[in-house]
Amino acid sequence: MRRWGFRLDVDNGYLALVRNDPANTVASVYLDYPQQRADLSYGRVATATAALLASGAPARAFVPTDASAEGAWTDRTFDDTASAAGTSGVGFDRQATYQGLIGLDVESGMWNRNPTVYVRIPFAVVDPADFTTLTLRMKYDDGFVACLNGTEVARRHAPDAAGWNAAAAGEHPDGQAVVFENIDISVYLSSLRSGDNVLAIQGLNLGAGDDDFLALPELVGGTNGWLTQYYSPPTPSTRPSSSTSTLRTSLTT
Ligand SMILES: [Ca+2]
Ligand SMILES: [Ca+2]
Repeated sequence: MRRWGFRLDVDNGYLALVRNDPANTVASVYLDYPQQRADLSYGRVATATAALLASGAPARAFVPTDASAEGAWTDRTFDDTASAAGTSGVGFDRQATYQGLIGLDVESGMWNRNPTVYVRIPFAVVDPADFTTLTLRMKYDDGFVACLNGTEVARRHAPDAAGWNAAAAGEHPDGQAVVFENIDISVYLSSLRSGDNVLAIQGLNLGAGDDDFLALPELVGGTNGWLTQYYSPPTPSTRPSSSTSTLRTSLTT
């Protein structure tokens, strides 16, 4: 790779990269690039991300008392208006560990009653075609089955047949439960739709008598658009030539 150094006006200006062809095709253009800053580079990145569903989103939850909702409760159009309402995360903790993460407390329905809770979180998407990747981020204790508009997209510590009163098949230790696990669910991008969507989570505690539970999901979409931004640290991280030193000097004055 070859590198060149040149001077820029530190305040702003016009910069174009031109291909070495007969027509001098403009390969990339920075029209009115912003003020340049010391020890930061500036340019385009090929991917960007958008939060489709963030922590603290409005959520509904109910603890099933029989099998009557099985097969239906994950559907986007399921009527959940009678369910408890709050914000994510959904959970309970008879100690203090998860208290700061819980916006919808389900202790009264789960503890010593049922290790399963049904959680539904709506979110909106303008155009699913904007996204090329989809990531589910989960903080959870102890397991879950996640469905996007009725299609299962991920599960952790779930038994093969997770019925209405299922428990987690293993423990997710508290120290790991409070750290987001990133799960690539890009193969389910086709389950996203324009407009209203629902992420449905069957939360699974280790047992009905276990004293803590947590389900805190986020969804992040990756785009194939171009994002122009500052970079820190700048690249290349070492100065390949004296001309680059000149550029950096010009940017700090
Ligand atoms: Ca625990
Ligand atoms: Ca637990």
